[in-house]
Amino acid sequence: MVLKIFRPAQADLKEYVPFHLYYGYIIGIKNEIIDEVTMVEMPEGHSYTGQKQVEIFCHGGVFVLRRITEEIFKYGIRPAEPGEFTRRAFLAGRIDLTKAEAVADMVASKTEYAYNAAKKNLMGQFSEYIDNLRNKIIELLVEIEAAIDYPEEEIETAAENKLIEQLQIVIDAIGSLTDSYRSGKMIREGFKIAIAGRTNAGKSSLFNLLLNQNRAIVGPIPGTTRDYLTEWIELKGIAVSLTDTAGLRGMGGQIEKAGQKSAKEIMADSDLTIWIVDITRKNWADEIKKDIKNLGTERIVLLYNKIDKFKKINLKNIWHSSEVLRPLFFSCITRAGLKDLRAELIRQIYQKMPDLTDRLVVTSERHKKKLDCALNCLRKTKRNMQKGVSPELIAFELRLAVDEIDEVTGRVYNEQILDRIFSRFCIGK
Ligand SMILES: Nc1nc2c(ncn2[C@@H]2O[C@H](COP(=O)(O)OP(=O)(O)OP(=O)(O)O)[C@@H](O)[C@H]2O)c(=O)[nH]1
Ligand SMILES: [Mg+2]
Repeated sequence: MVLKIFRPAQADLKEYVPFHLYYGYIIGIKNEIIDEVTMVEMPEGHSYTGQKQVEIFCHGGVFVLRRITEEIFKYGIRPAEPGEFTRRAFLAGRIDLTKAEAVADMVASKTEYAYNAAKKNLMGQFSEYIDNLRNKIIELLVEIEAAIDYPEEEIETAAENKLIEQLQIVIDAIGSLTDSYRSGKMIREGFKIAIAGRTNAGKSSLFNLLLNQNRAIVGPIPGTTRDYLTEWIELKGIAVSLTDTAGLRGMGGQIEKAGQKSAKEIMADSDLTIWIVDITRKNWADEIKKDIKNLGTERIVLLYNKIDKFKKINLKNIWHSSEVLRPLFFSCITRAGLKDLRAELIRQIYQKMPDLTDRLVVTSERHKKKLDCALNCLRKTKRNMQKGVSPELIAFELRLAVDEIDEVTGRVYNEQILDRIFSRFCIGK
């Protein structure tokens, strides 16, 4: 087909050599030149999809692209579905399912952190690890099936204990993988930070400052923010969703009350809250004591705002007024304390985020569900082994665990699973 629409610039060219880049033209059905392009052919078994493939590099304009595709479609060719290239690569056995999913994660990654997690999966570290665990289960299965085949040779207690020990190693390994999902979720969804505090404390001012743009309305009247606002920022390679909430305990009307309710919900749903206090208020020290009691000290960064209104000497007294949490002194006007705040946020984020350098992290809900099921089967197997249940039943449970694991890597799959996975791909991948 490519010969019909591609005319090489070298007129006496006899045949195309795979992986050679040819310079030439895309030719329309009336023999007219549509664009000047380069083209490369990849033979079967040596392309992304594993099938024979041709790639054309044309000029990037929207109209040019449309003209070329129009011409190609005249030969009965259709555009690829989202993820179809990767789906074909999977079906041809070139990559397993975790790698295919990593392609989508790689494309979707917005930060270095997400990119690194996807890269690990793409490079096969995840599937290698899973395969390794699978082999360990198969080894157990072989021993247990031997006991089924030769019932006269009973497994001795010592050997049985060894089997249970091996099983426990696999259980621990899968357990720590599924435990990593919560942190994996942080990688996907980003780290959530809420900015909360009493009305007029400077929440929206801080929000704008961290965002580096005037996104939220700032005003001297308490209750300026009536509804929450969320934006994304990046802090040292990590995607952070930042939410400006309506001030708590204001004297406003219904709308503000509705906003107040959600401020608490947002805080509960966040990984961290910046609690901002206006220290120019008369009763702020009493208020903060009460507020902290309600909030708890977990997951809170305490910010004493508006220090520009004070002379330095006063700060010392202020320092001692909060014994529970060490506050950061801040000013949205002079930006004093901004560097310290960023450093503190990064410190807390890294404390809560998993270290990816030497750990595998489950980032996909699908993987987590399958691994959970496998874990259940394995735990049941262990209990059954301890109870001395028949080897047939033990083998049955172990095989179920293997099936679940095989669905992670895609040794076992069905069309529905593939549809769901590849529908989130973009076109052309
Ligand atoms: N002097 C001084 N004023 C500030 C500082 N931060 C904020 N303000 C002022 O305090 C007032 C309230 O600021 P906002 O950022 O709207 O406060 P908020 O907490 O979002 O208020 P609500 O949305 O009404 O709950 C505005 O007039 C700001 O200009 C600061 O560090 N120093
Ligand atoms: Mg506000």
